[in-house]
Amino acid sequence: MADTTLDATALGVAGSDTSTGAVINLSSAEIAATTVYAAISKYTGSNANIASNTQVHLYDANKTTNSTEITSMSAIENATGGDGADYIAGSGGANTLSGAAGNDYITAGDANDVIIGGAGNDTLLGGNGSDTFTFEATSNGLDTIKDFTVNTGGDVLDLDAIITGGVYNSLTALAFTSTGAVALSNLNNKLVTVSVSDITAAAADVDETDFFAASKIFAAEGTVATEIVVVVGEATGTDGLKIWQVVDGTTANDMTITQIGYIEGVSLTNLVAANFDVA
Ligand SMILES: [Ca+2]
Ligand SMILES: [Ca+2]
Ligand SMILES: [Ca+2]
Ligand SMILES: [Ca+2]
Repeated sequence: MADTTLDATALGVAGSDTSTGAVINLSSAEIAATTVYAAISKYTGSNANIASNTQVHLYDANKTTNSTEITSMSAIENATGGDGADYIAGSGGANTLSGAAGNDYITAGDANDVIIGGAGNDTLLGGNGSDTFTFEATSNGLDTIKDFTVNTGGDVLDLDAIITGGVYNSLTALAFTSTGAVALSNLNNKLVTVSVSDITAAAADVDETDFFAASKIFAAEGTVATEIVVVVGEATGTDGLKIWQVVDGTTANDMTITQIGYIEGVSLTNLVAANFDVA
């Protein structure tokens, strides 16, 4: 939980720090400096709010003498942040917004937007429209999507960089308690969903011991290169989905399992193939 209280004791300290990020505000509304701090724990120069269609630099420390360094923008649809933690707000039109490295906050607004968190643990909001959230093949970090819309016409998780083999079992979820030991060759390059009773329990955290063995849901790791995306969630409810990337190489004991996404507020119910770009 971020500290949303600005550090008033530092106000008036002389000096100008090096910028460590930016706010890119393509929206029609002013963004409060406190909103940015609450999202990514960065300060604007002089704690100034960020007007519509401007970019300002961000700082780690709160000093009123930091330049606000305002850059005006117009007719911008797409934006890419820098290596630091950036706050990027899209316009009412269709935007392609990339956070690049750093733990970024991206809120895309109305229309059908493309949101690319990039490296780092990003917080992403598509807003209205059918938005596409694009994951990286490697070093994606763990991105949180706060407003994912399920069903046809909803949002899309673009996992093309990782898998292109479609969805397994027509999106019918396997149960965590299943002892079917599905062969990895049947899953390779596919997205597979797993149902758990409680997404916050340890059973929802994919690991090799609980998920990959002769007596488990999936067969033990093998010696054929395999890449899978596992979506774990509850059958109903609003506790969210965890997205895991599983990579198994050609040698023994080389399986890696990494959580790359957390989708707030949804369950496995009403997920449809159109919610995934995996083909
Ligand atoms: Ca960034
Ligand atoms: Ca937009
Ligand atoms: Ca949108
Ligand atoms: Ca990321």
